[in-house]
Amino acid sequence: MNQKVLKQASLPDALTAALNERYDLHELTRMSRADLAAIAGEVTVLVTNGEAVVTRDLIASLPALKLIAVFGVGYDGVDVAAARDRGVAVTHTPGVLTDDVADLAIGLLLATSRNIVAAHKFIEQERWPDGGFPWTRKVSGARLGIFGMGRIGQAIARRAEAFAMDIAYHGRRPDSSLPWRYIDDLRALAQQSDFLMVCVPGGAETQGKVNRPILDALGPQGMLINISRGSVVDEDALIDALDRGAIAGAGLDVFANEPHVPAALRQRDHVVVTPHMASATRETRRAMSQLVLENIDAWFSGQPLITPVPR
Ligand code: NAP
Ligand code: 8YV
Repeated sequence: MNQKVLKQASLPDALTAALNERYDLHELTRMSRADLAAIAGEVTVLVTNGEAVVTRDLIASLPALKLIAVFGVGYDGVDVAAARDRGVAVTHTPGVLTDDVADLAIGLLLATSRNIVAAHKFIEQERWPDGGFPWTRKVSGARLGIFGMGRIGQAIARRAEAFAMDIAYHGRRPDSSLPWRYIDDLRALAQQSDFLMVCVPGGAETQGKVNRPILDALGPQGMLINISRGSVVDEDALIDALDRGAIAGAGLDVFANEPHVPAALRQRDHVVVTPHMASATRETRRAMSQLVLENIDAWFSGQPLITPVPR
């Protein structure tokens, strides 16, 4: 009960309450340097989320730290190498959010291609009596390129099959167990896609991978959907590609500098933006919270962690 747990980032209220009930919970954002220094030697667990950054310095400042529990599947914000160097385990919440993220990805794909947000505004602004809404882009039967065919990529592909889409993917390696076509070059995938869906993790390896050449390869009829991390897309190159008409539109749940979204992405008919909400349904947030608690409880009771990050 008096185990000290440090909460570093925003978490659902119910998860914070449950942590408070079970442990001696401290909130980093409400602490002074002196407050932190006073408990640092006793903090064994750090709880964070998918957007937050856990640096080597923060890890070093917590000498008793044994576990970093991430509320989210993406852990690109955590310096995992620093954690390993110190023998600190890292857990995340894979699987429980896959369906929601895939659902939103398809929602963004449809909203972008069929221009649903602009169509809504068209009615709102009472423009319909002056003439019909411009024609949009057909989804069924179109070519979908998925960059990162993991849990979420596969869930999107399964949904896209119901739209009779022609599905191909790119990643570090082909997965022979999957029925979809592998393309060993991202640029070639973009060239052969009407919609390019970004599903890879963030981090140094994927930083800016969707850049000007990839967007140019996607082409003036192509649309980009990003539900992974803002860091994967070179946002300036994206804005430039939209300005040049080098691509037709984008559906974005994630951004380079959240929660700030450049005006150039906010004020366009062919760009649909959502505030990093792909996993934010009540049901999934409860499941993610439960998994965070189970991982922390497992650690405190000496049981194997439920969902450690891959080694
Ligand atoms: P996952 O199952 O690990 O899938 C990631 C896929 O990307 C795998 O197929 C992996 O294949 C591939 N990959 C990894 N590193 C790569 C690289 N450097 N180059 C090319 N491909 C690479 O993860 P997931 O559960 O599908 O989640 C994917 C990401 O979605 C998360 O990491 C997170 O950033 C994001 N996400 C966003 C939201 C949101 O709210 N918008 C919610 C949840 C997740 P190999 O390892 O075989 O290469
Ligand atoms: C969450 C996410 O919005 O799982 C991830 O990687 O980005 C999202 O599910 C995030 O972790 C909550 O902060």
